[in-house]
Amino acid sequence: MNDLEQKQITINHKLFYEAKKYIPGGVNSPVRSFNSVGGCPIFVRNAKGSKIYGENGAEFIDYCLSWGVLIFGHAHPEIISAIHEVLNQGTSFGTATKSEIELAKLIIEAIPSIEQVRLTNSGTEAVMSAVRLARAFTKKNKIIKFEGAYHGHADYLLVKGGSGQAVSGVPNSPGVPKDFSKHTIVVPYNDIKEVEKAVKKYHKDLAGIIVEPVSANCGVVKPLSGFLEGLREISDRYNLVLIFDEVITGFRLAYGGAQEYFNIRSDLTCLGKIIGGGLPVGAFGGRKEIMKLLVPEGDVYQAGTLSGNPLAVTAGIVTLNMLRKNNPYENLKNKTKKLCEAICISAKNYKINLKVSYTGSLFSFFFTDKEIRNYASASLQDLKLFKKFYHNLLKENIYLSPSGFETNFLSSAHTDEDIEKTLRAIYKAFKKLTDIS
Ligand code: KE4
Repeated sequence: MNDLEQKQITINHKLFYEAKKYIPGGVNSPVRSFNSVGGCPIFVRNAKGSKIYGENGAEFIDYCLSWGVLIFGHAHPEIISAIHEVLNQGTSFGTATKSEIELAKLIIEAIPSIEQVRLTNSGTEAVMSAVRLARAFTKKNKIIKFEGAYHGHADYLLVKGGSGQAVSGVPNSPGVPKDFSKHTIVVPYNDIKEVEKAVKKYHKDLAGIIVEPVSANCGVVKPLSGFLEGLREISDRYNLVLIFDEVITGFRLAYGGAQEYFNIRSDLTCLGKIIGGGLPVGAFGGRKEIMKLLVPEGDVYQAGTLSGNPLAVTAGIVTLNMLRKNNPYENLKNKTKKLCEAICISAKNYKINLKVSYTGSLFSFFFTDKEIRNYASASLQDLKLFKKFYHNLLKENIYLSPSGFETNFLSSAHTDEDIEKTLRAIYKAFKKLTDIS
């Protein structure tokens, strides 16, 4: 290990030790803690394009991109200068602003199933609000979610969740009373028969179904053909509210998100990440007849001090305008395909059981030879091998999302040189794995 690496480790350990004195687990969100991969998290000082820089300046090619937020990479000049411009006009007014209309219109134009939209500060708030609306609209209580799906940390959705919950191995979070989660019905993703059975059993008190159109919180698990169409058909047949949680897929898979990508419409859609351009924004929207139940028009309560914050909204507007103008999706898809196919070939050459699951510019690694179709199969992956692979790559200054139950992302800032460097690092990482085994 060279001095720089040694110094990087020392600084991170020192900061992590310090952080843990004041912040539970030393982090403000558990998935950053490296619990899943072991070792000490990287404390990032700054970032630019496809790179993040540690406290001592060590450079990493970043495929976590703030968990999928940064589709144009870090600190994109157009976004930064737009924020600078509005900064001097004030940071938050707690009033209506013109820019909120602009962002709402951009979202509605991009996703036809959204006729009205409301902004929040996070994806969790967006999902919480959408589920509350679905319950009020149908006057029913139960909600179907899928095992391994993560929809933020609202009490009744922390049931067999993915993301950090999958890592914790605690399927149902302590602190959530049974009474809160008794209306949450969990079924396996990609199993339309199980959905049909659950709907038949509970439909008398079933408000709707919430689904990540691509299940991206247990690694990337794609919908089997016909699965999403099946959810749409069952929802129509039983008058359920179909909620697409597009916090990850929204503006990621296509400008119109998963609904454009798979040509399926949901009744409500939850958004986050990309639509804030790197600042905190969530959103939920859908059919006007449902959205009009929200206060102040209706009486379904939902609110937020900083919802529609002018800085965050500005960053979101610039991001969506750039996406609409530049349409980076084909390029992102091809870059992701090139990277993932080369990794698969190399894994085969090294005789490593590896499934690289990818769609659009999402990709993840499952060290297994099993077909991945839901959380249960994703859980069969060899997490020990993932950990070794992860740290082998980190030593080559490649930063993946630090968990086998998360997704990696490409941005338009990732160059061919980045991809080549990443592939060389992966070949070295594979070699180290086979040298050990
Ligand atoms: P936030 O509340 O973290 O903005 O969004 C919650 C959420 C909702 N729905 C989906 C599909 C999501 O993926 C998320 C959050 N994603 C995680 C990573 N898988 C965010 C990272 C974190 O928790 O720190």
